[in-house]
Amino acid sequence: DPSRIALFPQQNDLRNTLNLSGMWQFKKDSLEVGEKENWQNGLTETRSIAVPGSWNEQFTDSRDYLGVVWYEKETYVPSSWKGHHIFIRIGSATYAAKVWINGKAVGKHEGGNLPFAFDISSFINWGATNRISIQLENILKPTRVPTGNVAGSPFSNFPKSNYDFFPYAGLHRDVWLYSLPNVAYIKDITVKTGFTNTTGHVDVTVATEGKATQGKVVISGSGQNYEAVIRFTNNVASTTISIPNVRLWSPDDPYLYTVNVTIGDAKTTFDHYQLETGVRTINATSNQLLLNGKPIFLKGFGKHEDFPIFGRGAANPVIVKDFSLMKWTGANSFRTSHYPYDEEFMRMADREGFLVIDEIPAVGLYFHGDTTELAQRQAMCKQYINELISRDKNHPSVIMWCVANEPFPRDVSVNGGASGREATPQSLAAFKELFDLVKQKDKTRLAVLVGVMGGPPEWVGMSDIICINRYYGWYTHAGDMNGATKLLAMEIDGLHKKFNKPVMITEFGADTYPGMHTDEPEMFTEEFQTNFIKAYLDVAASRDFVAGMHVWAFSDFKTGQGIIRFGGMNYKGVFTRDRKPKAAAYYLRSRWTKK
Ligand code: BDP
Repeated sequence: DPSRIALFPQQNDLRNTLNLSGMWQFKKDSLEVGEKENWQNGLTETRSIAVPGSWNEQFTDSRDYLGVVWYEKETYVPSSWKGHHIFIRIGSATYAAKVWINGKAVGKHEGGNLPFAFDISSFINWGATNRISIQLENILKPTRVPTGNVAGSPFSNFPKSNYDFFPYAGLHRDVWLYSLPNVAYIKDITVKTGFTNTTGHVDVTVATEGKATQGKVVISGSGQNYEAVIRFTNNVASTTISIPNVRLWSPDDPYLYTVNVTIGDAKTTFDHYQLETGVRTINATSNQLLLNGKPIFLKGFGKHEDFPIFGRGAANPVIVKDFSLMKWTGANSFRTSHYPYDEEFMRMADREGFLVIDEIPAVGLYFHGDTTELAQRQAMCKQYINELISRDKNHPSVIMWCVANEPFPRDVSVNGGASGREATPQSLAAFKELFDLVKQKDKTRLAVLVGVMGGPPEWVGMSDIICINRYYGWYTHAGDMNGATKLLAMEIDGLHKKFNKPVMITEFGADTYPGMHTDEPEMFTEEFQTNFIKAYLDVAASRDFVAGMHVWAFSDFKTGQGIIRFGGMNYKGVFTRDRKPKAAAYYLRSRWTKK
């Protein structure tokens, strides 16, 4: 039930939270005997592991291990929580998880990078410790999303992922226990915003569980409160609140209003939840992206959640540093390539005024014509869309949902294959289903698919903004920036003409070994990277239909092993993996901070 994850755990007078991040006990189960041997009743011969974090980075013997492991933690649940609904919420478990409380199975979940929660009220030992056991594995399979171990894959890296970033595994984000009030609680809140002239409109829909008959919504901001009473029919109630002289949310002024929702009956308040919202609209014309009705150009990066030792584990200091560096370059936007990011990252984007392309983990999808595998991947993509939109729908920073990064048709080799490959009817139908699902869940934002070099134009043509990743001058036309920019210009002119939609280059970049220099720009040097980025930005600047440019990548990141990834790294970052600027970062700063 994806609505279960819509509201982040919150502490107030009626709700409680307990963060279980810290040291857990860990054990590999490479023979897959754990469940039969009842490891859920208590692990023996364990070692300590930090949560959040990737197991691949924490030990000296597990870098490439992606098989079954067990995590265990004991915790006391306060007896004051008795009589409440108790949930466990796991922020991200990559890839497939099974959960037990005190030896009793409470649920399982597939797919990393998104939270899931289970009701564990009836499994708690009151007045005693409780054992939480999580079995987890990240075995790469062609039926999974992201995809791995594909026969005939154009990727030749190890581990055998269908993408270049390292397939980190583990409990990558916070694990929470939380309690919700007994009689009735707020299950979901959906906020949609708009404005007419100077008056803002905020639509708030509240869904409940239990016996609340009425409630109140209060929006506060600029020293004012705006209220509405709501009444529930079949556990749902909606209201629209007007805000005169509204202060709109934008990168220049990321102003947030608070929304307080209370529910109850005529006498008693049962539950309370508070969230933040920014009043803004997002639209596209045939050649521009409009924020609050005014053209906006997206300057920024494709990124990764990646840092030494943490791996893909959430790390707040890294989040703060990344926003500070993005601001320093003058960026106003990023894409959560190639999976949803930590919820703290999204809240930072709201506060710091970044425009986000929010992507599901659909990287490296392929269309080899195997219908059984395709159906399983398609089901996963739909699950991800449901979970992602449930989780992130209330963030003003999110302006687009991205349903796939660089899917590739049969026969196309990644980054450099012959162009003009056909989009099969089967692939078009599959993507249409994903776009339809996004639009059915959220009509207030744009939807895109990010296209690979050489991929079919019909695929990217389905997007509201044509999003393409291009590496002319790198994977093809190596070192020849004149040839590269001519082709780039020709291609984007053609795409705009064909689809009459704005175009955005969601990736372009060059591997750059920090400290390597030449007089005339040459591949792998800092001068080449700067020159490469400048050449692409110049092509974009001379066209009025380009809506944004995202450099690949924000920082260097860990990859699997392979001959095109020196030292197991992708060096296309404008910052190093430990966030030191290369020359290109200074170039972007000089260009993007110019008024
Ligand atoms: C694109 C992918 C991205 C890669 C990049 C590259 O979208 O994940 O890291 O190219 O090759 O194919 O650097």
